[in-house]
Amino acid sequence: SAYNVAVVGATGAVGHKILELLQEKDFPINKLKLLSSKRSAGSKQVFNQEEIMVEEAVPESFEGVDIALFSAGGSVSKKLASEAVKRGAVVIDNTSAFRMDESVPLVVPEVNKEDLKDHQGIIANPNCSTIQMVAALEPLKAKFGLRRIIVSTYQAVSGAGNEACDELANQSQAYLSNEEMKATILPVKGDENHFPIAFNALPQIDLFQENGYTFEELKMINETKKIMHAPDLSVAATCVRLPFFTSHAESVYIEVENEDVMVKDIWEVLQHAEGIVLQDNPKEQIYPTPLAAEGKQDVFVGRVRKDLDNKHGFHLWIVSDNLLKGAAWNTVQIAQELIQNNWLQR
Ligand code: 11C
Repeated sequence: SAYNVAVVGATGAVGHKILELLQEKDFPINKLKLLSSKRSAGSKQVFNQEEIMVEEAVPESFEGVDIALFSAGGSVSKKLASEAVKRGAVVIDNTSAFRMDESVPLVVPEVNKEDLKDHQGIIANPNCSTIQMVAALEPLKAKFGLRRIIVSTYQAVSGAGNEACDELANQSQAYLSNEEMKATILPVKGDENHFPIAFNALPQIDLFQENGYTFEELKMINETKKIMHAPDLSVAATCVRLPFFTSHAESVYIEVENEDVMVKDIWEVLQHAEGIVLQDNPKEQIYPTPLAAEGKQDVFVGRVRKDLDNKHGFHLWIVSDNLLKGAAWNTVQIAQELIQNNWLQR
């Protein structure tokens, strides 16, 4: 059978990727609705060679919709997700609006797809930097046990949307022409000060919270524990924005429970893990990079090393396209799982 699908935020960076994937994967669509905020409504998008008008998302838009994929920002989700559910749709939400709600499954299919069974209409797609990390670490946790994660991220500007990408491009041109760089968006639109991202590194992604961590860092910490069903796992994160457009990279230190684990054991597990590509050969300079990961659905892992002091410790380098596995692809995968397992109905 085929489904009536709505894409909310169809004109945004993630919305575009969702539309590309729905086409590429031949998703069983009966009718496709493209929705957006009032500001972006009225434009047209091409889907399967057909032009579709983007309409303003209002509660009535969801009449007859089976699956609604939201990526238009937290406030739109908070306002409209429950309206969609009320009208019978299952919502897969890409924002942070519902991720930590106990009644909302937070899902990376390779890690915890079974959690989808318990959905009550809304399913949350995790934060991009969280998704790629847990996808790579879950198989290691399953095999060796996992007690600690310390992660530092190197995140692409597309995580902050299309406007942030324009800002990086404009600042780069200005810098190379000896002109002043204008910063109005990064590190985060909603904060008071803005700094250039071009030729720079910004140790702030999203707003600072009371405890000195940024919201992005807390998302990585809290979402990881929820997805992995590991409330006692020790997780620390430092999130940094760097001047490239696509793919997040992460330097990850882990401590496994077992003592006698070797690098080759980690390789062995990752080589057979779903959605993971091991690229690790220092002798031939083989390791993942953001540019090489762009446009790919997999999570790439390299630079696996045993810690020189801690028998439980390992260092890894994890890279993935933040708009694909980090957002659009994980969302479409969730939709596919719901259909394949007959989990759409509540
Ligand atoms: C970034 N990780 O790179 C953010 C973007 O909670 O879905 C994703 C925000 C989210 O800026």
